[in-house]
Amino acid sequence: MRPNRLREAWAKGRAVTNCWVTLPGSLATEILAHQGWDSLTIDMQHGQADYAAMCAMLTAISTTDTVPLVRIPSYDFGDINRVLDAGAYGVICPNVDTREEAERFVSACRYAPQGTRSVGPKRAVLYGGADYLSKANETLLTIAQIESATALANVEAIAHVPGLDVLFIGPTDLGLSLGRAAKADQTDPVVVEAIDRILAVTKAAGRRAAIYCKSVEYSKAMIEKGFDFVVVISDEALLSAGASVAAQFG
Ligand code: 3PY
Ligand code: MG
Repeated sequence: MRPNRLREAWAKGRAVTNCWVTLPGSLATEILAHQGWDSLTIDMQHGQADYAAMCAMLTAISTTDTVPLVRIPSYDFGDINRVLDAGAYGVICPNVDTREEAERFVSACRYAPQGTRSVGPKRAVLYGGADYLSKANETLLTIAQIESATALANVEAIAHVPGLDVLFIGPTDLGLSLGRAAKADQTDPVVVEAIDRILAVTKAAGRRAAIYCKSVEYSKAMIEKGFDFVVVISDEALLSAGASVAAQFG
């Protein structure tokens, strides 16, 4: 099976980058995939892609070595199966608040005996290779979002769920849930303390730690702090930043 290059980078001690893709369209995704990111995430929670668009976007990403990840809208056994069947190499599940929620998420991503994923990896076999079925469990990434006060209270239990690879901080929802500003690149001491605690618990449990950022500077600081995976910026932010500079030159 095609290896998961994120796992390979981590095994060598290197943190990885991600660009967040919210705009549907295979050409824009293909352009992004050719820029040298370690991974791209197609966001089905707050992005605009439907399933057909997502499949075309996964095909566009596979013209490169960039690792394709998908964030599902919410926990749903069928959605998880469908994005993995389409060739996602990792699933991001939003709003994982308890150990039980983390367990059912991991189970849906793994074939028996580790889990309950159903067999039908149509495009996944074309992308991953003929031995997909026997290697998928050890190759694909399970990524749970920690983004509420409840998840923060339960983070120790969540981090120890067998088969959970990555705890991924959503700073916007986490900030709001803690009664602070809903934003990325948090500097609010209350949210920073929560971020530091999630990072420490994740690393102590032997899991990978991820965080959503919106700038290169903050992403670099998070890697220095010990994060293994940083979302650096989104397609929308890149488009508006570039377009506003070009439109206002006069
Ligand atoms: C958040 O910041 O809440 C996220 O989910 C990042 O996408
Ligand atoms: Mg969120």
